[in-house]
Amino acid sequence: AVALLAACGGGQVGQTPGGSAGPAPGNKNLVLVPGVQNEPFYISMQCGAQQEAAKLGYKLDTQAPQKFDASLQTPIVNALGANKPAALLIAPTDDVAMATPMTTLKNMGVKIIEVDTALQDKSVAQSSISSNNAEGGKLAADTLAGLLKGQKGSVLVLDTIAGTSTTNARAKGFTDELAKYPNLKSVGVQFTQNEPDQAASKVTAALSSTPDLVGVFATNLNTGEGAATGLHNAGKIGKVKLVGFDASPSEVDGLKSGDFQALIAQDPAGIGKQGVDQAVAAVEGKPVQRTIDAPLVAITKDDMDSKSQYFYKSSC
Ligand code: T6T
Repeated sequence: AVALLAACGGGQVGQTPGGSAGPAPGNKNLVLVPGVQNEPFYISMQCGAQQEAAKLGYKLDTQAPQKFDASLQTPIVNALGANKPAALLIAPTDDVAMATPMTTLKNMGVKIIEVDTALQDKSVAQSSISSNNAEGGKLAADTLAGLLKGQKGSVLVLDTIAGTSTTNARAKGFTDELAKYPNLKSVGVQFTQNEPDQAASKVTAALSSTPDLVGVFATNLNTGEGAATGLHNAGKIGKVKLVGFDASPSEVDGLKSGDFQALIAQDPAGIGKQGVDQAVAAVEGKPVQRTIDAPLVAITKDDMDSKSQYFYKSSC
């Protein structure tokens, strides 16, 4: 209704290149569209974003797809055109496919801020806040190599879905760095469709095809949880070192119990907070930072008690 009023008012305010009315002036509504619902990384991001939005006098609504899937995320973004928020904070689930709905909304005058994942096309979002995922992969390789203490053998990398900017960059960063350790050989990157069951069966298959498997790098929460199941089923917990990404409650439990030997934790609440800061700056016509790197930290069982501030939440 607000958008309609602006359109009927002669269009002197909020007109956009497409000719449709943009968000009404003074609109203080932000929408966060995470990659998937009910998942501790994005819940923690939402908590950080909500807190910051409230502090700055904005309202933040979260609308998440049921699965990490561009075909489910696209209609959510498209529907925002009917009642435009001032800004959209989004973790695009596909680095190419999400460009169309995001660009459409941008052309309606909605500011676009990427949080976590990003499009390949850098002209769509005004700001992107993400962990340095290539560095995260490198950190995982160095951490795994340190845990293996010179042991020789093969290493499996579990990625999620081709087109997920974050995990794809982690897998590449890991593989590039692993090449610096002559005793360790990558048996390649396997995609799991972000399904723990697929991650578990990829680990089972690798254990039987690769008798000298000494390590697994799981590029996110779901792949990590699935990899731990695969190692459990084969009685290989601790014998094959597992380095995971993220610090969900179940991964943290796994680190404590010995399922994981290390986790690379992100700062999702900080990403959410900074996403809101950049969105509000864009809405208010203040300077916006094009890219912001969020911190990453490696956590092992030995230092986990002093790093609990990095653990993700299941609710705010
Ligand atoms: O690792 C995070 C996120 O950074 C990635 O883009 C998708 O997976 C997670 O949400 C964890 O499940």
